[in-house]
Amino acid sequence: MYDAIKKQDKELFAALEGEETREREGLELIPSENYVSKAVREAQGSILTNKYAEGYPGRRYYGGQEFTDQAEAFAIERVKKLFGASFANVQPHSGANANIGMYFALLQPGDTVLGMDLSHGGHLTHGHPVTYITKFFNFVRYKMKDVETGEIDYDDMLAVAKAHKPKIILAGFSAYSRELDYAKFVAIAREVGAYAVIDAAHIAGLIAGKAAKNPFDYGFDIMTSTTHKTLRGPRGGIILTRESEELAKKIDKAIFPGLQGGPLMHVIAAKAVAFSEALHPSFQTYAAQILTNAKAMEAVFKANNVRMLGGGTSNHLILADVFGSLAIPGKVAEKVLDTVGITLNKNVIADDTRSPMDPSGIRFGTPAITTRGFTEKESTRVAELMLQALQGKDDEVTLKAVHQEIKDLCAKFPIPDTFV
Ligand code: DSN
Repeated sequence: MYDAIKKQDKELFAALEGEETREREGLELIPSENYVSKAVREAQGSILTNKYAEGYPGRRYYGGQEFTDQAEAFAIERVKKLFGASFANVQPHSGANANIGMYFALLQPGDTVLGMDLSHGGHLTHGHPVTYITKFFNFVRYKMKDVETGEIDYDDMLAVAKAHKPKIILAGFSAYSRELDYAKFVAIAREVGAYAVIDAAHIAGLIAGKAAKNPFDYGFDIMTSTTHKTLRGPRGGIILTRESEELAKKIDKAIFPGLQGGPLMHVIAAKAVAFSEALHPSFQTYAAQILTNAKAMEAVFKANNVRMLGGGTSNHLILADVFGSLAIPGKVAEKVLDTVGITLNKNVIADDTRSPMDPSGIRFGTPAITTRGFTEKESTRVAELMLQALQGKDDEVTLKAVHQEIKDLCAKFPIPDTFV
């Protein structure tokens, strides 16, 4: 691996080797991360990185597009089939770009978006004041009605929608562990004349693997997503349109030339590979196991009286209030677990009494360990080891024993190269 880099760039080679070891010997519990196949990595490291291909298949600005057109067409056709979409744009460089492109396609400056409150699980690109999109558009919020069950306050959502007349009702999240009532989102959007859009970045793999409901079946107009989380593809974004060609055309224009220049053709090729993997029946087994594993971890936290936001999980992730339950701030928990080979992230929880940089919670999930082949048995053990490490955070012997068991588990479940 990395033969050419090894010869010509020793510093970078050492960093890549270090990351290989880190991923091999540690457990990845960040719920937005995953391990891609060797085929995805080959496509992403392919010759297509050499080519400029502004435009879309069959309508490019430069010549020499015979093979780029093929690669992009494969990605488009496969992702449409995967999600039941009529149109797909596979060029967004990231999930953030997918969302920004979607806003510029659907909105005029000053228009309003109704999205999930950021401290209740929404994402930065759903209108955090630090992002530049808030200079163009107005963002209003819905929240959970009950943080112990995770139920969204749909009555308040309707009231806010009626009061602010948003052009987009935005579903989706990066730190929320329950299913959304898609029919209610669409009904509210229709009532106020808004588009129903879902940012499915976190759960796209669950939808593709038929382990979660497909928002398009409930009438959502548009779905944005990343391709690298549960979907297990290369780092990047997509925008799917359920049926309106007019909307799809606006989205294409907004992404190129509106927001981006030349598409990353090597990444688009890697997306095509990942989509074909997700179309394989084995991906459905994978998606179902992600949920089973998350439930196994939930059971351990529940049995140990650790408070989980939303009362637990119905998807791939868990938000645990480690400060409220164990008197350990999220930042400290993240660090302790890091020392025993478990990577996850500190996370703000709803109505957090602490600051965003030093919050009460941790967020973790099962997409990557499930790719590794973990079943509920190993997931249960990982949750137990997490609690052992946290409760014994000042005891070197405990931490050492936990770290050794994590290393042994990793050795027993090497990261696979192929999934189909
Ligand atoms: N950073 C991603 C996540 O971890 O959820 C969202 O962009």
